[in-house]
Amino acid sequence: MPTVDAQPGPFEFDLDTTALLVIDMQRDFLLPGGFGESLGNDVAQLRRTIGPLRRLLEAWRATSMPIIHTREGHKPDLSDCPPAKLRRGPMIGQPGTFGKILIQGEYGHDIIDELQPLENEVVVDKPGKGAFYATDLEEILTKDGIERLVVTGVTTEVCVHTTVREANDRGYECLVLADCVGSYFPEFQQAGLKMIAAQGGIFGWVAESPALIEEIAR
Ligand code: C5J
Repeated sequence: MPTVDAQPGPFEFDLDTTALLVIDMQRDFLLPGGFGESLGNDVAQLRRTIGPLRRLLEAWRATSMPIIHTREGHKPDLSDCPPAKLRRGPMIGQPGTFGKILIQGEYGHDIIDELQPLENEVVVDKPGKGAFYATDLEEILTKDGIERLVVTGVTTEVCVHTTVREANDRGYECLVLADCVGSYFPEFQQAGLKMIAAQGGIFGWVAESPALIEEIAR
């Protein structure tokens, strides 16, 4: 079985039961001048994942393993946005530099140019932080016989963490790639990664993408 050097120990996977999840690499979160930056965040902290993710996607696309991209956002009428989320995120649905913020169909809601999905790759639109909540993700994974997830994207402590926790509770084994996940806050990046691998891998494993790329390119 292919094996990757990881924390808290080796992560074993096989090419038939593993999928790549790319969480919310959207313009609203990553583009300079966009929604994320308008909140006072340093988007460079997220943008450092773009290079590693491009290299990972290139290697992954040479295999038969599925790739699933997600996008956080809402219908234009906000009917899928809980009032509590809107109260603490009143910018959702308001006009921003790249269209209405986090609204499906707007330029800012879509995935950045560098990581645009290919036609055969699934895109899951999600109204929550976790990729399983109110989506078809579990059905898609079950249909494909997926048991392990390599999890990447942004942000580490919010949508990546929520998704890994949801996946862990559903019985998936998750490997999070430290150089392919990003947080606006360096201290959350560090703590978020530590929390996943702590206590014998309470939520999963953590590794660097070159170690995985080497294994899948064999
Ligand atoms: C946030 C996300 N940070 N994709 N969304 O609100 O992590």
